[in-house]
Amino acid sequence: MNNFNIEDFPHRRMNPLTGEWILVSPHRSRRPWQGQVEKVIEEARPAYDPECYLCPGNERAGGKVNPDYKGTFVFTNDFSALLSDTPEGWVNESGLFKAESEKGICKVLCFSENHNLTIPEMEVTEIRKVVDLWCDEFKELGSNVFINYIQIFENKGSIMGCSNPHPHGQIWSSSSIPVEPAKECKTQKEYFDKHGTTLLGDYLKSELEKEERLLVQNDHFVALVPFWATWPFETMIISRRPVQNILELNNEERTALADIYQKLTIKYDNLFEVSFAYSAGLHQAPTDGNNYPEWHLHMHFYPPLLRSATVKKFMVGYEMLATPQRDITAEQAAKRLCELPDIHYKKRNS
Ligand code: H2U
Ligand code: ZN
Repeated sequence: MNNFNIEDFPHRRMNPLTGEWILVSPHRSRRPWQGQVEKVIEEARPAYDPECYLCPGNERAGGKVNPDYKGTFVFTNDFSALLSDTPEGWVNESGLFKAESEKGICKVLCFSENHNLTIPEMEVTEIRKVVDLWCDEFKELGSNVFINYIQIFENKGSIMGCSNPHPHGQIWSSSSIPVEPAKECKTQKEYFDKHGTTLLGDYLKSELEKEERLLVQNDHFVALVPFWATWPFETMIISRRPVQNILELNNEERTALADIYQKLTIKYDNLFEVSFAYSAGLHQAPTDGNNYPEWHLHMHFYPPLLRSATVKKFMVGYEMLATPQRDITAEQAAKRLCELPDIHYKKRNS
């Protein structure tokens, strides 16, 4: 079965969740790096910023005023990409000009009233409130007959296009199942039909035995670098118990999700001692009323940084035109993240 040394030679790895391949070139990560590894001085932010559209009591675009909230706060996105009152309809000319109307609801979720915090700097009790808000929103949005998929996500850092450092995330919910979750619907179903177990349950079991790509764990969740990671420090959080969505998590599991979200993002911040940018989000079963026993709740983290606080990986050229490629292997990335302290660099006495 194993007759090839994946530590030393170029190879392709398959992502079983998407069915897609990536190219890994481990020999290239040994080439000398000429660039500088500069430290970035991060300016301390105030706990309240009068200019911030997410801070309590401040005015947002369009004149709405945020309440004087403490903890979490949710509102409908003032520039929603999807609207709930879009009329039904479609276009189809010769199968080459196809379009369909799309309905949805978009929300913005403030994680804390404190402008100056981020997930890795928040207490687990505070992050638990974010998890509870995800659950409440998932339940409410999912109860709409026209909402069939709910994407909960967080864009962190301006290099990920995040418009505001105030700790926040978003939810975009839609009638159709978006491209990435749709791939996972297909692959997980095929696997479940064949094996009678979830794809990620079996994958996690093997990863726990191999111990090559594990990062942090608690009683209910495991964070690891997936074998098929594309971004240099891409990771996943997988629930130990196969659940279709966050509403199936019990009280203890909700806290455990908050705990591992914090622990993983502390590792990230400690990597280059900078507030580490990423796009992260939960993948869950569709909310179209069907049962999806094959679906296994997980969270993806896609960070762009590669070598320092400023050197990011570009997905260009070959990646755009052919296949995503990486030099540093998933195992090397896991080792580096694993070796980092569990205490946030800002909280350590230097
Ligand atoms: P980021 O998470 O990528 O920063 O996006 C923030 C969202 O906040 C963005 O989708 C919304 C934008 O439409 N927004 C408001 O809803 N109200 C505002 O006053 C400004 C930004
Ligand atoms: Zn703010």
